[in-house]
Amino acid sequence: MNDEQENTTSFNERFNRHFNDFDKALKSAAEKFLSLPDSRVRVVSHLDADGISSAAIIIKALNRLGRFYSLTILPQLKYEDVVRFSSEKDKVFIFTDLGSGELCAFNELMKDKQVFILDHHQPEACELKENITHVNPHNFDFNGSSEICGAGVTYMFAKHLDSKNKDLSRIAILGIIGDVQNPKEGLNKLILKDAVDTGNIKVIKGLRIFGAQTKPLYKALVQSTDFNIPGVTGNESGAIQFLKQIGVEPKINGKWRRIIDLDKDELKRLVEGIVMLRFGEDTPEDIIGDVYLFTKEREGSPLKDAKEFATVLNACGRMGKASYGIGACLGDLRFKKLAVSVLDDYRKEIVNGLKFFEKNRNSNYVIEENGLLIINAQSKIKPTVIGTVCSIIARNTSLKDDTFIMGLARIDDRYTKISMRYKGNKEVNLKEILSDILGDSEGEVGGHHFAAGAYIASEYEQEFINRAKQVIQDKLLKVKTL
Ligand SMILES: [Mn+2]
Repeated sequence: MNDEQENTTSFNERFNRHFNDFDKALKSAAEKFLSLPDSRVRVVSHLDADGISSAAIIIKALNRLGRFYSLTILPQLKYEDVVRFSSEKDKVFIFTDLGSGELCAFNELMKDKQVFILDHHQPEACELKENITHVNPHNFDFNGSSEICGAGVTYMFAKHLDSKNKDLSRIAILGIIGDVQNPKEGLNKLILKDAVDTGNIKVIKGLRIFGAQTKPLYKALVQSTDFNIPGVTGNESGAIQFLKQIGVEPKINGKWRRIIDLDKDELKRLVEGIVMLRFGEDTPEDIIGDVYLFTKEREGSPLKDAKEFATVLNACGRMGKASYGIGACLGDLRFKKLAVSVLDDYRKEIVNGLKFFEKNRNSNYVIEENGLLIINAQSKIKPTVIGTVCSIIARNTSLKDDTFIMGLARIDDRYTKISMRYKGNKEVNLKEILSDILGDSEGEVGGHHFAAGAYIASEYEQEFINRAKQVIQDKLLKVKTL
């Protein structure tokens, strides 16, 4: 509690000191954009849920201005992408949810373009020329990893383009949830307020179990990996038995019931039952909390709960169908259906990835050594799915504790995506370890302590694997002597 209070105080202090400047920077960026001649706008955004929400917000805002645009969605902005953009004929670019890591490249290469960067990632230090407009919360002492997301920055910019865009705050909520931020923390609060004020979002107290709107109740409980429920998580018969014990029928008239199908009393018994089972956990009541609902979506739709909607967007991005996700954000009925159907394809893709791993455990595709598991999937697993596959393997209980998991998947004929996860309970910083492995080679690393990723030229795959073995063995030795 104390920590939280301290954080809140310091946020309020920082808010009083810097918010005006941050908002002014957004406002003058918007004014600058509006003063430019009316040419086609090139929008470039990131492929995750936050990036797709950002793109949806800016596209709607451009539509309202009657401006033409073209859209590009990238898994990551690389130096060579900037090289490519610099030689294209478009004069005005808006980068959302990415760009802050390549500021020097913009400076150097985009000399005859007007570039707007609306991002929340840690910015590269660089003195910017006049034609590069960069707005980033980090430059105003706000925390871009917890207090505002890419869609949040984009939304605040859009609101300065036209106050009508206030209704787009609902889309920014998807970016916040997608980037695993708290809508009640930091600058996110302002966006949540707009989303509630415009009547688009409703916040309720509920079970924070994924799939309340769509999954059979027992299944949602079995799959509750975010909140462990002893005897129920990962245990189908345990889940059904638990429901019978608390007097909640898992099935009525041959139809599996969802959380939203329960009446008030049943829901109360369910919550109490879960909290009881979680009694040994550090914070048993954490499973109850804020749930963010889209008021205009129908009950039971995968787009009703912001967490499920964000998952749909994420799937769209990773399956190369970002435009479906953008259409769904903008409320287009046809795209909503298409976007939801992509989620099934995405799940199949993950299952196929896991099957590939299991089938090839004794082949050249999978290297298993003391404390290290490398899946060199080549083109057998999509680069946008390899990270999720590694995460699931890391949660798999049959794997020994203290294991580093790495996945390699080809992006095209030149680049390979690397994902890294860890199973165990030691303090590790995967981003740092991955940087160690890459050394001074050309690769670029992103991520954080528990999940890291990188891109390397495919010709260095073998060299990378060799170095990974070496670095991880050193690491394991160190971990053991701690
Ligand atoms: Mn983001």
